[in-house]
Amino acid sequence: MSSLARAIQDYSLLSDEECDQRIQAAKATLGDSCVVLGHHYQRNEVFKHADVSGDSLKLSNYAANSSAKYIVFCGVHFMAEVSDILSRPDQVTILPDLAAGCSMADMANRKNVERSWKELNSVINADEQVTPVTYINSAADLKAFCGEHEGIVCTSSNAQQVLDWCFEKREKILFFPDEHLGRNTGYRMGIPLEDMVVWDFNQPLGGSTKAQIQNAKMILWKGFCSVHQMFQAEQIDDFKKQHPETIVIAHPEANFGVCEKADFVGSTEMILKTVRDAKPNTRWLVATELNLVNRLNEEVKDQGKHVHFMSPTVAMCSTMFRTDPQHLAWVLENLVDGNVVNSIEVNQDDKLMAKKALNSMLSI
Ligand code: CIZ
Ligand code: SF4
Repeated sequence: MSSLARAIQDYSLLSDEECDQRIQAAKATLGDSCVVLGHHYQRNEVFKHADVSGDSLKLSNYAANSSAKYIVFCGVHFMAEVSDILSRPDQVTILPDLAAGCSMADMANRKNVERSWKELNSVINADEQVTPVTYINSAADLKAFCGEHEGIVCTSSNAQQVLDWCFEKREKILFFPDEHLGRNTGYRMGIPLEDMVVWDFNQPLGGSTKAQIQNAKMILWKGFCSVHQMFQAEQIDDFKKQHPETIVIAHPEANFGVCEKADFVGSTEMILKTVRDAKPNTRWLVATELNLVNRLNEEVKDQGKHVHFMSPTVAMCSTMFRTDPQHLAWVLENLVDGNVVNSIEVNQDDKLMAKKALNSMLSI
């Protein structure tokens, strides 16, 4: 029965333990009508309530194939948008805290990308020569931009296959918003660094010369993840002085120097699988978000595996951290009352075109 929605203010003073009980009770009442998704970077107090955990794409696909009407996405805004785009029209995606954004996703927006596209068209024939590729960490209207320009979305798991698909169609790629994922992936595919230019949208022609743009195979948007930029190649050297046997694994959002020194480079799903499948008594230095690394260490320590966080300073994702048990209890108890709060709805035009770009990726 729908009533006046409960206010978040009434939850802010609840202890985590009180929230735990109320979350469990609400989930029991909601049953199969609701699924709680937990991204790998969520903090433990929230992660433990997730029905399923994973990277953004795995979670969205899971939700879309579930019978649940309500998808409560404990992650960040772009993930909830992808969930809304890929789910059925009768499903509703909820983001417990609307302020949970992604600083990297915010580094590119539709206005800047359209302006850059126009500028590229003044030097080359972008419409015929360039495929726009957006990392899944981006707003829905940028995914729509890619859909409108025969472009595509990629994740950190499939970036290489996506770039292969692009180069079969056109000779150049505009990659946004993460410079590092673009460079690390391109380089591993054999594209020399001198064939990649960085596009700084604050500068005329992105800060490159006409000749550099004409010769480039990849144009890399100057964006980065504030968490993964904390990792530095010297941290690997320092750690290995103490523990030379260490195996290094990095997320491709980390910079080129870190990825060059790493033994493995891959997405969160790949990092988890590699360490889980590794031999006992191995030591790992990991360049990705702290919550994932700490949980992985707890999980495998009984096998004699040691999992260390690469940076000597804490590097948590502050926007992932915004989702707390208080917000989760708030959205779930509202659902029990029949009230939907914090639903994420991508507008129909963007949805259609973003879905086109997502489907191109999913069909690879
Ligand atoms: O797609 C995701 O979930 C992100 C942001 C990272 C990854 O590598 O899984
Ligand atoms: Fe965005 Fe980086 Fe946080 Fe991932 S870890 S959500 S890329 S800010």
